[in-house]
Amino acid sequence: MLTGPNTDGDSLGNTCDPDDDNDGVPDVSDNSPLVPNPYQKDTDGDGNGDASDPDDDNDGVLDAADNCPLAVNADQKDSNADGKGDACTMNMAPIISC
Ligand SMILES: [Ca+2]
Ligand SMILES: [Ca+2]
Ligand SMILES: [Ca+2]
Ligand SMILES: [Ca+2]
Repeated sequence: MLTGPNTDGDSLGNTCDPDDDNDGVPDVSDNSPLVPNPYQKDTDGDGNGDASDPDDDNDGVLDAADNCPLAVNADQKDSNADGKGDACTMNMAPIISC
């Protein structure tokens, strides 16, 4: 018997399973139907949940390379070069030398 993909490994193949990733959110309303994400977080509100969205903040810089994956900062500005972009660095206090 041929079986199709079955993401959550339960007794139902994806084609018959109303919740492919078994995260409790039915596929029809799941913004990441193949990735368990019960909280359905979607930072940029594009309908593709953060769990499956390659660019969570939709600033054009993919999460893997984005120094602020949840803050829009297409310029990737990082004034103190600590690897975290200015857009998501909470402590922006200037460094005072004496
Ligand atoms: Ca899901
Ligand atoms: Ca999204
Ligand atoms: Ca991004
Ligand atoms: Ca960003």
